[in-house]
Amino acid sequence: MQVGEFATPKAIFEDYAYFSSQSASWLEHCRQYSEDIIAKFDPKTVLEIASNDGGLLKCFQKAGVTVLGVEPATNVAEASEKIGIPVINEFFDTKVASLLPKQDLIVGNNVLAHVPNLNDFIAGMHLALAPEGIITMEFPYLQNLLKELQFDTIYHEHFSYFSLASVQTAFSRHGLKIFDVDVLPTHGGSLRIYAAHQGTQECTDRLLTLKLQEDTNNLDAFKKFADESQRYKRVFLRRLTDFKDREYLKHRGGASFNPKSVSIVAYGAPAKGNTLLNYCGVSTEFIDYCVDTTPYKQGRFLPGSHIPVYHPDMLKETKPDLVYIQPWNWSDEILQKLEFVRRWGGEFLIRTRYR
Ligand code: JHZ
Repeated sequence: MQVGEFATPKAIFEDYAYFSSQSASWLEHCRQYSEDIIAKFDPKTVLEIASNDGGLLKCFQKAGVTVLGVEPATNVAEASEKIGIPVINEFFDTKVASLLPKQDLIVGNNVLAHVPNLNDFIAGMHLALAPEGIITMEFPYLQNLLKELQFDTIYHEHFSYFSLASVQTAFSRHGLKIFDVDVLPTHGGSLRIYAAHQGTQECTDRLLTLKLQEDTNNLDAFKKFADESQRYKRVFLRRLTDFKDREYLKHRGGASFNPKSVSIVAYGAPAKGNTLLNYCGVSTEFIDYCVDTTPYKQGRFLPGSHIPVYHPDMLKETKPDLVYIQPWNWSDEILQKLEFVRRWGGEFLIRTRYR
């Protein structure tokens, strides 16, 4: 499943707003992964493609592994250099790969979907991988996208949405074999694939089982997905409208009525949140403002909806009635952080599938 190149990667990554270390759960995921992969394959060198602000490579560096990042977004690459992670500030491709020493481990988390020229990218990994080296890549799983109605994760940054079958085909064209897979809860359900040069590894049973269970080559599932996405819009708008109108209808005509008296605000400014708000046509008539811990996002506006983004301290100052949590993938971590909202009777709204 692919979409066309509506925005060039150069335009997308010139000045990138996503700093992956903002989530404690993601950092924990990275720590756990580095421990597991070191125990299993004992790499001496690791290359991370799209190393972002360096959170994952830091874990390897602490364990004494030689690390190198490739990251096209200059502002994000600088953040990683500040914590001592060496970075090549480029898009990864065969040209960059041909200049690198061969790597024991190549990692790419949430990058494969962002690559328009997939063939050159995978050929580059083949070039940079040591003869007995391992590649692991994580990406949101198409099966979950369909099952959990994650239409909001479809946006211009993501050119491809992978099933296990499609990623296997793409890798095998370049002499790489996917031999194992983990199913992960991150980003609404992801796959972590393990690949190596053809002929060096045997496929695991869990890979073969998952492949048999996959049901993404089914047009009806996509048609149902489209219908349900439309229903989602209706239900979401109804929920916001009911909440906002509750007090309005109670006080209509009253001299002291303040139309802002029922305030809804958004917590978190994830990329996918903008797909959802823009698709549903939601702007400041519903949501007064948004807060996000990423300093880079504060003081700006959400694209399209023009909702202002502030520091999370704003919540305590304005005591909103409803906090709409946009990054549903981190809702457990965020709900724990926002326990204080309940003190003034504030409620939460989290995106669900709305069956
Ligand atoms: P988050 C990202 O999408 C970016 P996004 C990318 N395009 C991709 O492919 C997918 O991941 C897979 C903030 N936050 O992680 C930080 C808080 O403020 O869901 C982020 O701005 N407080 C590469 O952007 C946003 O929320 C918190 O406590 O949809 C989360 O964005 C936490 C946990 C997060 O990814």
